[in-house]
Amino acid sequence: MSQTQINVPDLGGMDEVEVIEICVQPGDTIGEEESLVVLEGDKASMEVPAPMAGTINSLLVKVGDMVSSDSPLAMIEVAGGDEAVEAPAPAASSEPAVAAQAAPEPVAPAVSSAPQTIEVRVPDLGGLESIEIIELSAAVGDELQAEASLLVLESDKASMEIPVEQAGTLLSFTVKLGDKVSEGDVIATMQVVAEVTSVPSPVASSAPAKPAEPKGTPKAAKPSTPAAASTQKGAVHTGPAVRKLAREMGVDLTAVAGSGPRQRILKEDLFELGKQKVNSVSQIAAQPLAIKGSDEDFSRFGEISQQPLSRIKQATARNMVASWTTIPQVTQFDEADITDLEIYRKGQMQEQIPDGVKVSPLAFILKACVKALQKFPQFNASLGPNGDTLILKQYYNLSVAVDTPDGLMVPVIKQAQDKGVVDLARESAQLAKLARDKKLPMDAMMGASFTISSLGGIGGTAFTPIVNAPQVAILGVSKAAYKPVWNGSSFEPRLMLPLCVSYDHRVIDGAQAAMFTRYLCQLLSDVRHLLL
Ligand code: CAO
Repeated sequence: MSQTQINVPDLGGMDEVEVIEICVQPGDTIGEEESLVVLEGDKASMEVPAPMAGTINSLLVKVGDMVSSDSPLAMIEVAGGDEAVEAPAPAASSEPAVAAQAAPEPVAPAVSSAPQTIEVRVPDLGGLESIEIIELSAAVGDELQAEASLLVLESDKASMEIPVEQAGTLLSFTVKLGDKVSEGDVIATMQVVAEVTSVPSPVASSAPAKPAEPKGTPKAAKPSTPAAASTQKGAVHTGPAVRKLAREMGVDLTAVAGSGPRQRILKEDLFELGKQKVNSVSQIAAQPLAIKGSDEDFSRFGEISQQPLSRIKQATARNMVASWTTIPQVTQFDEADITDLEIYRKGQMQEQIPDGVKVSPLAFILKACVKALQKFPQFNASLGPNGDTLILKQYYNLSVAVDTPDGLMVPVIKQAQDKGVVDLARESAQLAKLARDKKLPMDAMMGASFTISSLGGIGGTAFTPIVNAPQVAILGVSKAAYKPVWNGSSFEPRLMLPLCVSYDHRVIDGAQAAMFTRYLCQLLSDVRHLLL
């Protein structure tokens, strides 16, 4: 075993960059090319991979440190490395005959400091093929930031933006409006700025030996650095672009299982999550149906006709089957007295509503849900992967089921806790319009933590909505109607709004569900609760 110091590679002209993520911790055994740290400068972020396999001895940086080319990053113990590196300088140790190893010359990754032309390809479209380009969002010559939108694709049921992964200059489009593209197709070329691409194998160095730890030092006695604290198990292991995407999608990264090396979360993991979790996303239409229809010949009994199910309906069917068959669910019913709320909404409130915004009872219901979810956090949660933890979400992303000619779409109002009743009304109407116009971007349907399905504009007295996995509860709203309500001495006509809360009984008990629904009713019965 030998100990080697790993340094920051040549940064290709960048002076100082920030350590924004540490991907390993002391004691980790890592493979060659596995990420050690992520550095971020003004123009780019880059991962620094390990130049060799070994065991991390100690970290010499922490998150937030500024480093430059050749700054020390970590000490690594390399198996069988005695031959590969120079004889060690004596370590500052009282132990006799310690076989401490000198660090080799810092191993610099091959960095392309000169501008480089790359092809931009269509990412994974979740199985969809031959999707039409409906918009070119950038022009040749544009300087694009990483994640900037390059073009927009639209299938017959959904539209999605295709962003660029790296910052750079757009050199050309290799496609035009109206072209149809599939995963892997080249759509543009770009000139990008320097990026770390590979690390050469470590070489023995004749550079002056640096002091190293004595071999055999117990792990606990090894020098610890503050960085060790920033890499505890459970910390999210991913890069900045993925973090940004997760923020935009409203995805809680702590709940995502990474499929990259050392469970690193990749963009693909987020897209996969989106595909799995979003109701009625047509991106999963290529998967086989999870339901089987009947093979009976109904024409024996009379005339029949057939019509294809839209992709949205097929996707909804799959999601419904998955939710219905995996979640033991129960529905709690209650009624909110919204007499006063409706008097306020139709009267006094009208003066305060900006032109063009229509405030239906739904906006108040959204507001009430945020408050109820804050009081009952287990309703704004998901079961962890093994079913032994509950992931409580600190954001309130409310999805609203929208009935469209092609089927059910479920756009998400993100961070609803920061929005007032009028904002909620405006946004839900905008999202419903986008859904009906087939203009909803993919990320507008992702990241929901709770769902509302309102049939109040249509009618009915109650229904049992299906929990939208991996959420654990959903609110169904039926049509408010005047009913005689006993006030202690007589019956009074009161406008009663039927509420139905379906919940995952693995997570939520019946008593909690009754309390949650009752609380919602209380909030809606006094409009002051919702305007504060
Ligand atoms: N009780 C009584 N009246 C109600 C009401 C309720 N619970 N909810 C809405 N209304 C009224 C509205 O005030 C509006 O009245 P006016 O036209 O007189 O102003 C009318 O009903 C129509 O409302 P709306 O449906 O246009 O607007 P909304 O904000 O209530 O709902 C949306 C928006 C997108 C939820 C709705 O249009 C929709 O698509 N609902 C269907 C959802 C669905 O399909 N769910 C089933 C999923 S499970 O299969």
